[in-house]
Amino acid sequence: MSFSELDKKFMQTALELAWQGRFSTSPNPRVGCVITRGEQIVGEGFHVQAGQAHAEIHALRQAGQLAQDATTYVTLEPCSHTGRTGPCAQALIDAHIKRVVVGMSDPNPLVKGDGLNILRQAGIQVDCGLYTQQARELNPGFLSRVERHRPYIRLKIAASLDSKTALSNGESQWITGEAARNDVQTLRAESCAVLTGINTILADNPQLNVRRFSALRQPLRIILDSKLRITPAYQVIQDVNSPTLIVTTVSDKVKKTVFDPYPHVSILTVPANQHGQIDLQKLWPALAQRDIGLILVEAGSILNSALLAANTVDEIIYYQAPKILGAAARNAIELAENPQALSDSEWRTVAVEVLGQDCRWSLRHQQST
Ligand code: AOF
Ligand code: ZN
Repeated sequence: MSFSELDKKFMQTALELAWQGRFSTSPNPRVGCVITRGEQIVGEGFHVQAGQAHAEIHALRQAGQLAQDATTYVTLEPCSHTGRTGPCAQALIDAHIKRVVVGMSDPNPLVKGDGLNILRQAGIQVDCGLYTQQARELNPGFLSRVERHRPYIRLKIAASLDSKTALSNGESQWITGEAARNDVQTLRAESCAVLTGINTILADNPQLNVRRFSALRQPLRIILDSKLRITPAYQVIQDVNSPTLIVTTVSDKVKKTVFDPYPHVSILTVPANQHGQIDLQKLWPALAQRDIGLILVEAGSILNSALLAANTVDEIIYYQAPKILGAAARNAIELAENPQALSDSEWRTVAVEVLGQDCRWSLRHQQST
């Protein structure tokens, strides 16, 4: 299938529209839609929040009668199911759309090609596959949970020039500057969940929420706490404005009753591995089943290293500050020597950016989608 320059331009607009849902659609995908007649856009829309209208519906409402015989550009296959909202494929048919150009088919088992088939059966010309890679890039979390049955793991590290994340006394707050810290807030805001380990909770008592700009939703806070050491005194329990999920291997129900007065806190019990730690291979599918797609990990070197060793990190966002903390300070990552890495790195650079005095380096794992 070859696409015209006009097709490309309108799909580009649909991709940009989809990105406007960057902070709010989770756990649903970001989707953008444009309806055109000739060279004119007559309707635009993007998905804002789960439970609310899909992108196509917003665009159809704006187009009104002008949707008749028009072309629709949509970044994801129109849905064919009745979920929280009605099937968009039928809405496009009812509006007498003539042609539908689609970025990528929807891997959601409830849709999976049915949307395209319904449209074709109604006599609509359907051209799927324009800017598929860009359409996929919109939704790493959604695609990972649906296609791989596990979340997409993005690891954030804020370190010094010598790759230290804290002084030996644990002090870590001021390694990177204001711009990098603001950027972390946007990373949190676009994630389904922010994940950390119990050691970080006990040492820093973080809030793990979005607070530097107003967000339509707060990400879920996930605390890996194999021995259930957390108590209600910590901020992730006291602050009722974001949900918290404690993951533990402890099955003792009585011990968990201290969290009963906190309805925003839930507990997930996962089997232990042979070292008595949370079995990550069991955890990921359990999280995907709870519709958790994009996870931002903000943790210390033990958890960072465990995740890297288990080959489960898809992306690293590495903020590096021009400071040298010295040998006694804490490392960002501590793994056994790997001579293989000299000739064959598992990581490739996606982008490098300067944020104030710091550097933001984003890397993708070779196995990542
Ligand atoms: C969206 N936004 O613009 C499109 C989606 O629970 P529902 O009814 O909102 O359905 C969500 C599913 O619908 C989603 O997982 C995806 O497969 C499909 N398309 N979803 O949230 C949209 N077009
Ligand atoms: Zn839909």
